[in-house]
Amino acid sequence: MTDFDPTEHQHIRYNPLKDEWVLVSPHRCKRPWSGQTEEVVDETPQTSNQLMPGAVRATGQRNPNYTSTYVFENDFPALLEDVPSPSVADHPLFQSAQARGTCRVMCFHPDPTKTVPLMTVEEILAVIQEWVNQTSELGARYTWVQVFENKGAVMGCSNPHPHCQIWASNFLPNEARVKDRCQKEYFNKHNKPLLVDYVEQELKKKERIICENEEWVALVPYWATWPYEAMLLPRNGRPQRMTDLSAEQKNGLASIMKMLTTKYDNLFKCSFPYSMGWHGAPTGQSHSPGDSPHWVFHGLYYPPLLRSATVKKFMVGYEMLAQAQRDLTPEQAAEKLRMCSDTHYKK
Ligand code: H2U
Repeated sequence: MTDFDPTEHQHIRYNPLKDEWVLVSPHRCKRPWSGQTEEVVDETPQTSNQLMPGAVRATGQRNPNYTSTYVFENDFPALLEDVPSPSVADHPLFQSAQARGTCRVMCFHPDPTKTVPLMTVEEILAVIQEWVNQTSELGARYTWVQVFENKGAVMGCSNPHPHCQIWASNFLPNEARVKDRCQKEYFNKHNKPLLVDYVEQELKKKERIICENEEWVALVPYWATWPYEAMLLPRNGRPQRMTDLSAEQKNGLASIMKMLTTKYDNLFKCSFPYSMGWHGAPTGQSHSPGDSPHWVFHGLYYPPLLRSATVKKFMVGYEMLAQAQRDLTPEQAAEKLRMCSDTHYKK
C-alpha cells in the first residue's frame, strides 16, 4: 500500500468548533462536469436600485442622500420586537419558544458599484466602525447580533448594491450555540481559547494561510467544508467580541478584508459570491465585556464556487444526508488563493 497523501487519498477531518467531521475527497476534482452552470451576470446595480442614496424603498420611504454607510430597519424583517409568545409545550417533541428580535439593512457605500474589494481601506474601516456601533447598540438588548453579507445572486442576494444585514435575536442561534459549547469545553480542558491555540498552530504550519498582516490572518480552515471557505482570525490579544477590537485591529481588519476579497475576485475573474459574517461571544443583559474567555472573535467567508465563475459546489445528497464533503483540500485552496494577485483584476 502507498503512503497516505492528503492531496490524493480521501480522509475525514474534525471541526472542533462545531463538533463535526468533513469528508475530504481530493481525487474527485478530476471528475468531468456536465451539470448545472451559473450564468456570469454583470451584477452592476441599476441606478434605480432601492438601496441607493435618495431612492424610494418598497414601503415608500425615501433613503437620505447618504455619503458613507447607511443603516435602516429591514422593511421585511424575519424578526420583530413585539409578538405574542407560543404556549408552553404539552409534549417534549413539540417544543417552541418565544423569538424576539430586529432586522436591519446596512448599505456599505453610496456608489452601487463599490463592492468591498473595490472600496478603499478607509471606506471599509467606516463599515467596520458601523458594525461595531450596531453590535454595541443591539448587543445591549439582544443575546446574539448576527452581521452577515450575502454577495451575488447565486447566494440569494436580492440587490447587488453593496450591503449587509444585521439580525439581532433574544435567542442563541444554532451555530452560535454549538460554537459556544465547543469553545467552552476546550477552554475548560486546556485553559486556553481554542482559537488562540488554533492560530498559533496555523502560523507555525503555514499550510493554509491565504494572506496576513500584523493583526490578522486569513486562512482556509483545516476543517473547511466550502471549497474556498476562509476564516479571519486575530493574531494579537483575545478579543471576545467585535466591540473589543482596538484601533489597530480595526485598521488591520479593513486591509485584510480588502486583500482577501481582491484575491477572491481574481481567482475566477468575477465578482466572487459568498455569504460572510462575524462570530463573537453572546451579548445581552446576562453578558458583560470580558466575561467569555473561551471566545475569540472571528470572521467567516463561505463562497459557493468550486471550479470556475460558473460551476459551484452543491451541498446536496451526501451533505444533506450524511456529512459535508469537499473536493480540493483546504491546503490546495489556500495555495490557489495565496497565488492570486493583491491587485484587483479590474484595475
Ligand atoms: P439581501 O442581503 O439578501 O440582498 O437582502 C436585502 C434586504 O433588503 C432584504 O432582507 C431588504 C430586504 O427585505 N429591503 C428592504 O428592507 N427594503 C427595500 O426596499 C428593498 C430591500
